[in-house]
Amino acid sequence: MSDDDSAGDRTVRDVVESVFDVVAAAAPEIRRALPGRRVESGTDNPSGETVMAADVYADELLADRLAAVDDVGEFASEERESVADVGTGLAVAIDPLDGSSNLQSNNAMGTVVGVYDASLPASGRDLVGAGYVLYGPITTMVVATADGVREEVVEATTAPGEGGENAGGTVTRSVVEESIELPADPTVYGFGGRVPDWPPDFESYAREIESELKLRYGGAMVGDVNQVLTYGGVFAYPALQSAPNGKLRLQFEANPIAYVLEQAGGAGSDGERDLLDVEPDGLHQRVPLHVGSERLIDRLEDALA
Ligand code: AHM
Ligand code: MG
Repeated sequence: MSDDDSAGDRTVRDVVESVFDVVAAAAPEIRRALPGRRVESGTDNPSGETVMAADVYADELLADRLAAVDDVGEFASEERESVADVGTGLAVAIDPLDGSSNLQSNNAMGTVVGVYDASLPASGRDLVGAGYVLYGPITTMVVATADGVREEVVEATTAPGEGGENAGGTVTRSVVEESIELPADPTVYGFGGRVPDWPPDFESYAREIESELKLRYGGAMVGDVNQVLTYGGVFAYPALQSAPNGKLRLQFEANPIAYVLEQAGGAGSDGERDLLDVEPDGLHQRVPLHVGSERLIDRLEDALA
C-alpha cells in the first residue's frame, strides 16, 4: 500500500490506526481475563516455550479481531506456527502477551504489535506502524508511526456487559503524551540472561553501564522498554553463549520495539547493525536485541565490534 492511495479511500495511516483501535479496545478485556488464566495451557509455542492460558486468550481474541480489520492482508502471532492470509493489505504481527511468565509473580506484561507493508516475515524497514500495550498499574498504549510516538491511557469506563465474561463495556482512550522523545540524559538499564552466559564483550559493556545507570529489570520487555522510553537508558536481551541469537523474536518483538525507540529518537541494534536492517529469514527467528539512547547503542556496537 502506498501512503496516499489504497483500495478505497483508506490510506496506510488509516489502516494502522484501525489496528490500534482494535488493540486498545481489546486491552481491558485481556486485562480482565488475566486473573483466571495464570496456569499453563498444556502446549508449547513455535519457539518451544510454555504457553499460559492467558497467552491463548489474548492470542485468540486479537487474531479474530485483527484479521477482520479492513485492508489487513496477513496476520501472524508469536503463538502460531504460520502466517494467515486474511485478505489484501498490510501485515500485522503480534506478541499477544509479552512477559507472560510474570503472571505467577503478578508483574507487568504487554502486547506488542507491528504493522508491515510487506509479506511476513518482513524487514523492519517495511514497518509503517508499531507499538505496545503495557498492562501495568495503569493500562497504557504507545503507538509509533511516521508522525512520531504517542502514549495513551486506556480505561474501561463501564463494567463488562452481558454476552460473555469479558465482553462489552466502554473503553476510553486519552492521549497523555503527544510526541515522545527519549530524554537527553539516560538513567536506567536492564539486561536479560544470566551473567555467566553473557559473551565477554557484552559483560565488559555491562560493567561500564552498571556503574553509570540504575538497574531496572522486570522480566517483561514491554515494561522494561517503557522505562527506557520514559527515563532514557538501554534495554537488552543480548546474544548468550548458550543462545547466540538471544531470546527475543525479530518479527514480533525486536522490529516493533526498535521502530518505537527509533521514532522516539533512540536506536536499536543486534550488536552489529540497526535491528531494522536485519535480514528476515524465518517467522520465528530470534535476534540479539539492544535498544535505547543512541549514544549507549553506539557504545554497545563499539564494545562488540
Ligand atoms: P514471552 O514473549 O514469551 O513472554 O518472552 C519474552 C520475555 C520478554 O518480555 C522478557 O524481556 C524476557 O522474555 C524475559 O526473559 P527472562 O525470564 O529470561 O528474563
Ligand atoms: Mg514476548
